[in-house]
Order: sequence, then structure tokens, then C-alpha cells
Amino acid sequence: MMKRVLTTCPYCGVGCNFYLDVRDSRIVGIIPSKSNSVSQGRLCVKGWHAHEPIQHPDRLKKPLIKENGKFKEVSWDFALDYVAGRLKEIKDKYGPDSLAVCTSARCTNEENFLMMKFARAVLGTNNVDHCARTCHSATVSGLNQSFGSGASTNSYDELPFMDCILIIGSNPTEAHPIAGWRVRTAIDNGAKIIVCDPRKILPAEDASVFIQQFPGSDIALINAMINYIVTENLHDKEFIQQRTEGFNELWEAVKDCSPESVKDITGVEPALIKKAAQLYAVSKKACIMYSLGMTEHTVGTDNVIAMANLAMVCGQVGKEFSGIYPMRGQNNVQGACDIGALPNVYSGYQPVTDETARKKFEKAWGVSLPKEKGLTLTDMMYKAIEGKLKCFYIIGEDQIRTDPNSHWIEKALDSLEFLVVQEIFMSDTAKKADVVLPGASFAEKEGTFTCAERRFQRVRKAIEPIAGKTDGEIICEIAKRLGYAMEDNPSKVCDEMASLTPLFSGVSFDRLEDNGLQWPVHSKEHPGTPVVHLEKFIRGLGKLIPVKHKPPAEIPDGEYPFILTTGRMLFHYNTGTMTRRTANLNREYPRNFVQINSTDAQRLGIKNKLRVRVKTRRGELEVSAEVTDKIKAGVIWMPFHFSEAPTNVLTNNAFDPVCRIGEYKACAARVEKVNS
Ligand SMILES: Nc1nc2c(c(=O)[nH]1)N[C@H]1C(S)=C(S)[C@@H](COP(=O)(O)OP(=O)(O)OC[C@H]3O[C@@H](n4cnc5c(=O)[nH]c(N)nc54)[C@H](O)[C@@H]3O)O[C@H]1N2
Ligand SMILES: Nc1nc2c(c(=O)[nH]1)N[C@H]1C(S)=C(S)[C@@H](COP(=O)(O)OP(=O)(O)OC[C@H]3O[C@@H](n4cnc5c(=O)[nH]c(N)nc54)[C@H](O)[C@@H]3O)O[C@H]1N2
Ligand code: SF4
Ligand SMILES: [Mo]
Repeated sequence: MMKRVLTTCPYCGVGCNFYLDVRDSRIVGIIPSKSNSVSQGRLCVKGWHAHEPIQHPDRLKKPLIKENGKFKEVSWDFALDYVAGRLKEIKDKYGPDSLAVCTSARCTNEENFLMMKFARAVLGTNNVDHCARTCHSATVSGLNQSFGSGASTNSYDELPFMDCILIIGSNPTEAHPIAGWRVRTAIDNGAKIIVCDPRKILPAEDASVFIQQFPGSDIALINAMINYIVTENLHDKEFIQQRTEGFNELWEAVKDCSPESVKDITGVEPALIKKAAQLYAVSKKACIMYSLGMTEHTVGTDNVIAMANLAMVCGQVGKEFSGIYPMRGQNNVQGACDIGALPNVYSGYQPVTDETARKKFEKAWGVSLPKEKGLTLTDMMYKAIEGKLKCFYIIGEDQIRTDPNSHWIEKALDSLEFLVVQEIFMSDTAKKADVVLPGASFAEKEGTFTCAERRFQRVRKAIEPIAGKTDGEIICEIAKRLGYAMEDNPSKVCDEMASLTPLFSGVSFDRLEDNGLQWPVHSKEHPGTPVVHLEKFIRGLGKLIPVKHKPPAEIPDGEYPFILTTGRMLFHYNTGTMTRRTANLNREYPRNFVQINSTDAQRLGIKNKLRVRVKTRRGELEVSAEVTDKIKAGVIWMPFHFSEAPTNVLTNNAFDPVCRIGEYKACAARVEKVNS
């Protein structure tokens, strides 16, 4: 039997669509969708190979329970009874807030909704969070303060028509390739590109201005741009007057921040900052694309606010062909936030502390709900170490490999009384669990993902769940054993989400058949919203908020003289549980490495491809060196996709005080030659 099933890519937040080619219950290939508005017949190399890991022999197929340190296969009934029993026991003994859940941005909206409902209505806690904490939580907290909404303001299809694209802390060619293709088209159409990145990423080759600043100096850089723009009278006075508040306070904070004054902090020539500022300010159609280079800092929230200030001062937001594109990472991280897999909000960002919102959910779910905000993922780890958090139920996230400072995370997980991990592969975090429940991949379920341009798109089932159940069904079965019935049909869960969420009350499966829908979707007739903040910002007036440069939590010194920054590469995806099991992808980059500038390498006697030791105050690793001029002198860079040489033993678990994101993008490190 042959069939082709249209679905959405399980990797990055761009949201490309393709057909899974199924023959006799085996998925044998991928065919891009030409009619999908996001991908328009294109896919990147990961998308083209997305079918390979699905039926890999390493897939988890049976529930596992640990006995005397070893996993034993058990039946579904046994495992689910056991999990439900332990959850109840811990809740009765220590209270509901001794439990926490982590949902998965790799799973569907419907599964995330079920999991946040499970935490709140069944366990009775708001302790629910997911990997957005490590990723774009600064976007949500920053843009929310500036605009009243933390999502992308505009759509991908505007990118090719921009006159100017400011790319800062984002590597679209590798991390969001089909958005990167639109940037390429813009360049071909004559757009001017400004790249601000400690590394010479591909778009920098074609940039009109390439600014290679030190990691962690972005507020100084942006404030200097604003200073120059206002000093040269290039700001949009009408926009500032009519659409924003707080200009005087902002000016007070940036008036002494000239491009010359920030040279030592940023390591950038003032003339380059001026050129970039002028280009962005005077271009008719200009936008900002940013990502983790801005968010993963102890000043992540302030970094995002600084960018929003820049856009508003120049009037480059609130209209078509402008705006701010936070390049959301995971396939469904936008959605996991939107449906309320966060400790402070229900779906559609309705605060749990808002009496009216809470009453609405209590009525719909027939239970009383917790009134206080729950713990962020970051704080769950602290509470585990303090002995206050006893139990953690994690779906599709590998904290040991992906949270900063792995040794500390291991200590936190070891402090728990009970850890459940629902996974498709035996991740390092799953190895620590008391119970491992085998989940189902994107190809085994119905549902929706929401991509980085706020677009709901369908995910469709091509084969039966390999381990017998979808992630959503597993949650519902545990809920049932705890005495609470939840609807598990994905289309009906979507309807329930819509009925409780004004932001996307018009969304239902039947309306997503063609190209999905971009929220806000206020009613069944509403066509969706490609550009937000058009006449006014969601919060009313846009808020200009003064922010000032603060150095990263750890700065270089004699012992640790380099700034280590980390990130991703085209061929691998996060922990690599899937891309490392994809032959053609793993062939390209089978092992970890560190990029180091050639002058630094020469000084230390380090040669290309030879082994070096990278050390920080938290750990050390041996990897090979990639000697290159693409990285700024004084800075080193590592990817984090390799569990055999796990980069996060090095990174710093210092956090942004507002959004609690970790500082993956700047810590102090040393590099030594390994004599062998
Ligand atoms: N191929 C691939 N694609 C992915 C992923 C993947 O693992 N692999 N992961 C997905 C996920 S979860 C996410 S969140 C996105 C992330 O997408 P991106 O944020 O674009 O990816 P990163 O490589 O983490 O970082 C982007 C850039 O920030 C720069 N940078 C480092 N420090 C600083 C700094 O202090 N300031 C500035 N301005 N720039 C800095 C880096 O040099 C890098 O070029 O990608 C998604 N797409
Ligand atoms: N050093 C460093 N570390 C970082 C970052 C960085 O820039 N530098 N970036 C951070 C960012 S932005 C992110 S988003 C995190 C990502 O961190 P994670 O979310 O931990 O990484 P992933 O590899 O995307 O996948 C999580 C797990 O989900 C499983 N999975 C996939 N699909 C499904 C499914 O359908 N069901 C179930 N049950 N499981 C599934 C995979 O097997 C994998 O083990 O990493 C963070 N860590
Ligand atoms: S760009 Fe992102 S969504 Fe598109 S095929 Fe590549 S990984 Fe998948
Ligand atoms: Mo991410």
C-alpha cells in the first residue's frame, strides 16, 4: 500500500510542509509541498531527511521501570498504574507544588495543551514550563513590555521585499534555512544587509555593514545606534509622537552613549556603528531579525527591549514590510508558549493570577485551579536541589544535555524522589528516570504546530504509533487513573483550546487544510493576521524603555581569557537525538569542535583539526580545533549537538532575573593544546 501524507517539519520554527511517502507502513521518503506558503517547494537538508530517525531501531518501544539501577520492560498498564500511583502518593504527602511538569516544544499544540491542563487541573500545580525558557523567554518578557505581545510582528513573505534587513544574533542560513532563503532573495532583489554577530556568518559575506561585536555587548551597540540616529535627526518624530511613550526617558539613558564611547565594550569601530544606524533608519522598508545571540544572556530581556526601542525610534514597526522577527527555534515553541505551557499564563497569555481568566478555566474544567504562578524550569532545578521539588514529569526535553551547567542539572535531577521521562529515544535525561514512557514522533499523530510567523499548521499521522500510544494519549491515560477524564481526540482538543482562548478562537482543524492560519484569529470568519500592531500596539502605545549595558555574569580574566559562546550548525539539531541518527547529516559533522581565531591559535600553538582542551569554572572537554578568521579574536565558539562531548558541561547557569534564561552565549573559558 502506498500513500502520501502532508505534514509539517518537526525541526525548526520555520514550519515547512512536506509529504511523507509511506509504503507498507514504512516511511520511505519526503516530498516537499509546492503549494505550502511557508516552504513553497523548498526544504533544507534536515527537512529532506526528516523521515530517517522515525523508524530507527533505537526508538523506544516499551515502557521501562528502573529496578536496582537497571531498566526493565513492563506493560503499558503496569507502567501507567505505577506512574499514577507515585504521582498521587507524592501529591498527598508533600502537596501539589512538590510536583512539576515539562512539556515539549517538539510535540503538538494539542499535546502541550493536555499537559498544561494535566498539571493544573489534575496535579493542581502551575509548575509547568518547557524549553522556551532556554530559548526565547526573553522575547516574550521583552516584547511584551514594549509592544504588548511577544511574537513576530510580521510575516516571512515580506522579507524578500525589504530594503534593509538587520540580522543580529541570528544565523538564519543554518538555523532557519528557509527563512534564510528569503534573506538571500532579498539580497538578490537589492536589499542592504546589516549583520551584527561575533562570527562572520554566511549573510555577512553579502552585508553592506558587518559588525563583529563581543558577545554580551549588544545593548551598548544598539544604544549607540539610537544615540547616533537621534543626534543626526534621523528618527521618526511623527511615529514617536503618535504611537509611543517614554521617549524622554529613553533619550536620558542613551544621550551619552555615542558610538565612540562604546568602542571598548563592543570592540567595534564607531564608523561602522554609524553606517549601520543610518542605513537602518533611512531605509523605507527595514526589519530586524534576531534570535538567541540576543536572548541567551543575563541581560536577555533588556537586549530585546533595546531592539524594540531601535525599531520604534525609527518607525520601523507597526506596518507592512518592517517589524521585528524573533526567529523562534523549535517546530512548536511558538505554540507551546501560546497554549499556556508556561507557569504564569493559560492559553493565549491569560494570566493565572487573573480572577476572571481563572474562573473561566475552572468552569470549563470543573475543578478549582491554583492561584499562584508556578515555577520556571530554571527555578524547578533550584527547588529540586533544595529538596522542595520532589517529582518531575518531563516530555521530550533533554535537560542534562541542553540546560546550562550539566553537572548542576544532574545534581538537581538526582535530588528528586521520582522522575518520569516520556521520550522517543533514550536521551541522557531519560537514563536518569525512574520510569521511561515511549512517546510517538510527529509522523505518528494528528495535531497542529505553530511556526515562528504565528501560523497554525496541521500535523498528520502517516503510521501508527510505534510504541502503541501518542504523547497525548499517554497523558490522558494517567489523568484517567488519577480520576480525571480528558478528551484525547486532537481535533476536539483543538476546539477546546479555541473555545477558551480569544487570541485564536477561530482556529479548528477544518480551517487549517491549506496554508494554516496566523493568529490572532478572532472568529470562525476571521482570515488570520499577517501583520500585528498595525494601527496601534497591542498594549496601546509602544513603550520606549531605557536599558543600559551590563557585562555578562562571567568576564574573561588571566585564568580564563576567552569568551565562550555556543550555538548551532546546519546539519544537526539541538541534542542530535534525531540528526545524529540520520546518516547523511551525521556524515557531515560526526563530532564536536571549537572555533578559534587564527591569531589566538597561533599564539597558543594550536593547529587546525588538532585536539585541544576547553575549560571553564564548571567543567572541561577535549575536542578538535577549527582555526578560522570567521570568529572574532578573543572569542571561541562551540556547537552543543554531541552527547559524547557535551558542551553544556562548560556553560554558565547564570540567569536573566526577569525571564530566567541561562547565559549560554557568554562565559569565560581557556583553551589548551593537548599534547598527544
Ligand atoms: N540546524 C539547526 N537549526 C536549528 C536548531 C538546531 O539545533 N540546528 N535549533 C533550533 C532552535 S531550538 C533555535 S532556538 C534556533 C536558534 O537559532 P539562532 O539563534 O539563529 O542560532 P544560534 O547558533 O544559537 O545563534 C545565532 C547567532 O548568535 C551569534 N552570537 C553568539 N553570541 C552573541 C552575542 O552575544 N550577540 C550577538 N548579537 N550574537 C551572538 C552566534 O555567533 C550565532 O551566529 O534554531 C533552530 N533551528
Ligand atoms: N550550549 C547551548 N545549549 C543550548 C542552547 C544553545 O544555544 N547553546 N540552546 C537552547 C535551546 S534554544 C533549546 S530550544 C534547547 C533544546 O533542548 P531540548 O528540547 O532538550 O532538545 P531537542 O533535541 O530539541 O529535543 C528534546 C527531546 O525531545 C525528543 N522528542 C522529539 N520529538 C518528540 C515527540 O514527538 N515526543 C516525545 N515524547 N519526545 C520527542 C527528542 O528525542 C529529544 O531528546 O537547548 C538549549 N541548549
Ligand atoms: S527550514 Fe526548518 S522547517 Fe524548513 S525544512 Fe529546514 S528544518 Fe524543516
Ligand atoms: Mo530553541
